[in-house]
Amino acid sequence: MITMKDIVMEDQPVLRQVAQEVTLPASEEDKAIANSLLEYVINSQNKEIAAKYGLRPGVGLAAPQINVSKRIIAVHIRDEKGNLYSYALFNPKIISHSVENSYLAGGEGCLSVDRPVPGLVPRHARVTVKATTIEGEEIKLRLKGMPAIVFQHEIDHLNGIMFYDHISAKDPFAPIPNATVVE
Ligand code: K2U
Ligand code: NI
Repeated sequence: MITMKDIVMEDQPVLRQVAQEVTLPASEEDKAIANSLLEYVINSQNKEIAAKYGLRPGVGLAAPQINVSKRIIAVHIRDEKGNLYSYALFNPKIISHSVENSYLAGGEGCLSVDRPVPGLVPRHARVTVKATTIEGEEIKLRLKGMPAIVFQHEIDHLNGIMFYDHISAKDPFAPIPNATVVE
């Protein structure tokens, strides 16, 4: 199982690389990586397991964060209606997005960043993501709210982008145009 010692920190070059597409159908090795990422996120949200293994809670994790430069992500999050979005995905791609923006009220954090970086992180309010599941099914997800933000954060990791790259250097809390807040 993945624990904090397996998660690379922001100074590691892998977090600034563009990760490689996964060859499909996925190999058993790539399926195991995908499953381990999802297992971490689920474990990190279980109070007993997180306490036992010292896991920082997360709602997503990308393969470059465990030093694997492949386009694999995992997300485990409920939206405001309680719908669960639990996925381990290969080659996720944002194929369309809204003109409207959004941002997380308290800003964002990252399991690869062990310091607070205050500021608003502009995101697309709605995104359509295409990806392949571990079972080999190509899916299309239409996302908004927190799931949309989490998917954008994780897909950024596959492109060497950190959340704080989006924060205004001039004024981290400058109002984001055409944006709604996600609590
Ligand atoms: O990719 C990661 O480092 C995992 C992040 C993902 C994330 C952070 C902020 C906004 C969207 C996605 C961790 O989940 S950071 C910890 C966390 C936990 C619950 C809610 C928000 C952030
Ligand atoms: Ni992150």
